[in-house]
Amino acid sequence: MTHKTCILIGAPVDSGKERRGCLMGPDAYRTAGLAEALTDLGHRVQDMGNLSPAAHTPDTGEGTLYRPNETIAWTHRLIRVAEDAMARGMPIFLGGDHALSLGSVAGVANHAAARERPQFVLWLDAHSDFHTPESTASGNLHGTPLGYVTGRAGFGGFPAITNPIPQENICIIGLRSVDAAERQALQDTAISRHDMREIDETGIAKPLAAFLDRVAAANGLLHVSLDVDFLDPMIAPAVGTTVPGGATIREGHLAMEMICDSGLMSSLDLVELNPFLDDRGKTAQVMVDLAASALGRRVFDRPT
Ligand code: B3U
Ligand code: MN
Ligand code: MN
Repeated sequence: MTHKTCILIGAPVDSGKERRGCLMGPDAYRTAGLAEALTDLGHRVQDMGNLSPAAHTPDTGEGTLYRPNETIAWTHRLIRVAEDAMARGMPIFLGGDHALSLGSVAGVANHAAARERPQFVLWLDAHSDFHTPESTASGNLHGTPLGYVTGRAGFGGFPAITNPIPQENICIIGLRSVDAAERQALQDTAISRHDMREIDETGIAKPLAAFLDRVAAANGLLHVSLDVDFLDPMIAPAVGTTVPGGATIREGHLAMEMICDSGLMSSLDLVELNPFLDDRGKTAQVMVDLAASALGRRVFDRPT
């Protein structure tokens, strides 16, 4: 693959849900050797260190949402940082919980619009994260990024979405925990949705190849958002919301290798890692290995 400038953006967002620990994620990825793995593959790596949210009024604990002010402040900061990083290379957002994707995806979408390129999003997750602040039952904003970036109503107080991602440009793979309200809302959308039953029946390659073909045909930019809970908790235990029956190491690597072969990925989120829950760093290591696969690592050179 062509060599990239990988811009590592530490986004220790921990306001998207109640259980603490994702703020340690960026440093766990560094400890697991992410920069070295990418450098070994021939990429240039710039590490921006860990960001902090924009200035904001401290959350009071009142209301149904968990720490909305802090998440809004992160969204402001990350939109700007994403726009800026896209102009210089390939941003890799080191989460942090999935609330960081309100900012990362909205920011890359602004960049794509400025370049007159369609933005596509691949969401690898057990959950569909399609809530709004009005529909969420948990009050956890990490369950809302796809609702936000598609321009759903109910995000008062958040930065206005200037370039909503068209529903047909989104593909979710790995689903196995979708709330009733989300299921209902998703039913009326053109978002491609692939649950684990489908992966079991057809394999992961089929729906992924179909989506990548669509991105290529549209000359699109591709943002990949990889939630730790896409993977099975046996191989990736360091996440607050474990859901049994997730993707295997083999499915994870195959997906990343196909993404790499497509040459389409222009930005990446690594989210929901909670190092406090890890087993000797194994989840951080799996995530680093998957990122390396998406950026060209091969265990075997395949004959052409
Ligand atoms: N849909 C539930 C659960 C959830 C979403 N994302 C995660 N969990 N990680 C909610 O709280 O919105
Ligand atoms: Mn998620
Ligand atoms: Mn999830």
